[in-house]
Formats: sequence, structure tokens, C-alpha cells
Amino acid sequence: MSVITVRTTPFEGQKPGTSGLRKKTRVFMGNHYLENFIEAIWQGIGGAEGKTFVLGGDGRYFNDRAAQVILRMAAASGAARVIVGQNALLSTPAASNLIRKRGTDGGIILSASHNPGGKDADFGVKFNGANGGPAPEGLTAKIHAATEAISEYRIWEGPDVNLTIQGETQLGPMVVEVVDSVADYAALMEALFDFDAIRALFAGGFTMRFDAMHAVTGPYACEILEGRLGAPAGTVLNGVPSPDFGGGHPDPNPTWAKELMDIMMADDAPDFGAASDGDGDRNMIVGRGVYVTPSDSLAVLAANATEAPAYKDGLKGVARSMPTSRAADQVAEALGTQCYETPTGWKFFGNLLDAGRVTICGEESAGTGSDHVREKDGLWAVLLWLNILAAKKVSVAEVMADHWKRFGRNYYSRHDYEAVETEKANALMERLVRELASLPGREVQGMTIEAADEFAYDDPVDNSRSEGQGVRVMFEGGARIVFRLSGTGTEGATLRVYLEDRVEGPEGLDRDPAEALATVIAAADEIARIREMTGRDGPDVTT
Ligand code: VG1
Ligand code: CO
Repeated sequence: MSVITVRTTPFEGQKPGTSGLRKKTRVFMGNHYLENFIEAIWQGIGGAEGKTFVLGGDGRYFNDRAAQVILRMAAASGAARVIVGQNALLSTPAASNLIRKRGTDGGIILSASHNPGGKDADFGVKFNGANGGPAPEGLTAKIHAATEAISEYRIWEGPDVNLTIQGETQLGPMVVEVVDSVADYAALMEALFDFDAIRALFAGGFTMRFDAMHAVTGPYACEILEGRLGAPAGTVLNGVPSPDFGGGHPDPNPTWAKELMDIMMADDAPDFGAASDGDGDRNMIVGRGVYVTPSDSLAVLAANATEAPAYKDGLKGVARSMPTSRAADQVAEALGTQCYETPTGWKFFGNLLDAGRVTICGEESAGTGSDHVREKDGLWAVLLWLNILAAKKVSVAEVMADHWKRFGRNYYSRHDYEAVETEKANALMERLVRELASLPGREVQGMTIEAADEFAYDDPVDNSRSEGQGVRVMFEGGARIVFRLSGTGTEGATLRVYLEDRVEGPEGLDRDPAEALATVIAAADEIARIREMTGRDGPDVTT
């Protein structure tokens, strides 16, 4: 075995988006493509020399090959040790936990998250820092700059490392440590929640279905729910990870997790349903006959977190991404704690969590988490829900009714227009930005626009500024529409339209969200001319 230096030239577009670099799998499989990006990561962090990393992924197609390449490149660049999940599998929150627990210099996560997997689908690579969180914008900018100037990379030549057996092996001067993918994460969950109470809940006949969507959470959910918590076998559905996620989108929402939705809306539905995404950082929560929007779930978890041992002393603060509904703000106000509003993407929560300003964070895209790791965490949210249900001895429907009665309700929906031609999507957003100044005071669909702006975020911890984070239109009476372009797609542009309306109650808390939001939806089209400018009749996905 020996180190070789390989000459290469830059690829255009190796620019990390909302969450790492995502491209078509075949692009990543192309000559030098993955290698260039990994070399750029080493350069972005000031070299790999003497450093320790965590490595794992969601098991999608090319996960195993990419892991071998990264190990050989880490060894050739002088890394001291890489801790790898067995078979190169680690959920995103489990990777974040390992980075923190083992005090490594960071980690590489192989995932395109909720995007489909397979040779003709998507792949992704993400770097997380020593705090366990996604690289902040300053670092991703450095990595991107390095991809534009790259001329060579170093790699060991030699046979694959055996990642099927736990234990240490040597790759040149570097140690490869293969660890159980689940054990440390399961131990962390057991330390946060009242497992005895949840065990008693299941023992009392409480029924649940967890849809792992053929993705990475299968082994985690089986060990924790069916193993440690005693839920009956069969509680976990689609629990064996597959490279193409069974041909589906591993995105836990009513559209892509339809199998679970159908189970939960049936007459003989179980008490509780949940699903998770490709890399295990998202969650969907459903009660018998009731779907809980992620924005409401964040608010409910914040309001009831003290039921779980880890949060019994209360919350330091709450944070939500800007497009997430303002249901959490109501809770923070009632608790007398701060609610921060950040741009989309978990990387913006890292500083707030590190500085001890917030305990719980969430996004409307089905991401919720806390200061236990520095990523959103699907199973964590499911377990906190279970802990709350076990402690309060109520149903999901009752939790929601109580919550809305106490805090009012923020009706919410997101409309996605996928794979729109990039020029059309850009033109729509540019037009909106140009119109901003003229919007306040305008009447649209019988509502008056109160304010409109393009969201920018000043990080209160490191004072960095992030601009161009989406257009917000606020109406008198509490309705709001947000427009932004996705930063995780691999084809054309995805326009996301976030729709919200506020009802204080006690009247009107029980409406159908689509009907409750009809005026706001019409206003969104009128303001942004969505149909006209995209040529689409309606959204591809509604969540
Ligand atoms: C989407 C979501 C965002 C989330 C990101 C990564 O980003 O909107 O809230 O943080 O995906 O989630 P975008 O730029 O496409 O809107 V995951 O679970 O795909 O890593
Ligand atoms: Co994810």
C-alpha cells in the first residue's frame, strides 16, 4: 500500500447548499468528483493532519464505495483516526452524537437526506464540525473556494477496509475504528427520557407504528422501540435500510409516507404513528385520525418538554427557522423565554445551542431537536412525544385540542413546485424582491399587507450576517406568506411557498387547514403570479 498523488481539475458547482453538497449519484460517481470535494473539505478545515473524524451515512446507493474512498483519502492526508459506523451506517443525529461524545475534530455524513436514493437518484456529502453540527456558512464558503482552485489530491492505494466487523484496523498510519451504529445513540436517548414510563405505556396496550421508510432509522427504531421499550414486534415498518429506500422518497410527510397516513386514518388505527427520513433527522407525527404539522409539533414539544427528565428544569430558549409557523413563538412568550428566528437549515441553530441560548429548535420541514446533539433528530422527537403521552395519559388529539385552546392555532401548509426551470424560478423571486417596497398597504384577497421584506439574519453569537433568505409577506390579522427557493434539490429549482394564518380561538380552532388557508393560498398566487410565471397549475407536493 502506498500514497499516490492524483492530478485533477475543478468541477463547477461544488457549492454546499442548505445541508451539504447534493448531486445526482452518477455525478458523485464520476472520475475525481467525490475526491475533489473531500480534498476541499480537508483544505477548508486547515488540513486533516493528526485529526480524528466520524464517518457514516444513510446507506443509500454509493454509500459503501464513498466511505472507502474517504477513508483512504483521510489516511493519505495524515488523519490519526476515523470512527466509522458498522457497514458505514450512521444516522445524522447518531453521527452528531459520536462527534461530541468522542471529542473528534468533526465528521463526514454521506446522505442526501429526504431525497430519493439509487444510481439514478441523489447522493450527498456533508461536513460537521467539532460541536457535532453542520458546517456554518463561513466554512462551507471556504470549502467551496477550495473546490475552485483544486489541482491534486492524495489517496492510499490498496484493498478496502472491512467495515462489517466492529473493532480497530490500520489503514497505513491511520486507525479505522468500526463501532456499533446504534449503541451510543440509544444510550443517549435512554439518558434523556423516562423509558420506564414509556415502557409502561406500551405494556398497557398502547399501539404505535413507526415507518422507517427503508432508510437508516430502521435499526435504531427496532433497538429502541421494540427492544428497550418493549413495543410489540411489527411496530417498526420498513425497518431494513435499502440502497434505494424501496424505490420511494424517504421524506416523512403525508404525501410520501402515505402508507403510514392510511394506517393512521383508518377506523382501527393505532394510538400513535411516526416516520423518519433517509438519514434519520426528520420526523412526522400522527395521532389516530390526526396529522400534526411539524410547526405545531415544535410548539407542543416546547410547551410540554418538562415532562421529560432531560428538560425538567425548563427551556433556555426556543428557536425556529423563519418559514416555520409562529406557533412556537406563542409558547415561548407564555413560558417567558426567548424565541429566535433563523434562516432555513440546521446550521443556523448551532451557535445558539453552543452558547446555551436555546434548548429546543425546529423547522417546518419536519425537523425538531434539542441541545443533546447539534442536528435535528427524528427519533428524539418521537420519544419526546411518547414521553409526553405517557406522562399526561392523553391522546394526540387531546394534546392538540388542549394546545390550540391555550395558545390559539396557526393554520399552516407548504406548497412545493418542484423542478421548475431555474430561470423562471429566479425571475419569480427577483420580481418579488423588486415589488417589496410597493406591497405594504396593498389589499389582496380582502386582506391588507402590513409589511414585506427579504429575510436577513444577524447571528447574535458570532455577528455573522446571512442575506437573501426568502421573501416574507405579513398581513394585518396575523396571516403570513413566505417564498423561497430550495437549497437541497438536484434538478432545476424548487419554489417553496409557506402559508400561515392565525386564529386566536375559542372559535375556529377546528377547521380543515386547506379550507382555512384558501384565501392565503389565493393571495400567494396573486402576489407572486405563481401560475403565470412557472406555468404550473398547482403545487407538486403539499405538506
Ligand atoms: C430543506 C428544508 C430545510 C431543511 C433542509 C435539510 O431545505 O426546507 O428546513 O433544513 O431541507 O433537511 P431546502 O433548502 O430544500 O428548503 V434534510 O433532512 O434534507 O438534511
Ligand atoms: Co434528513
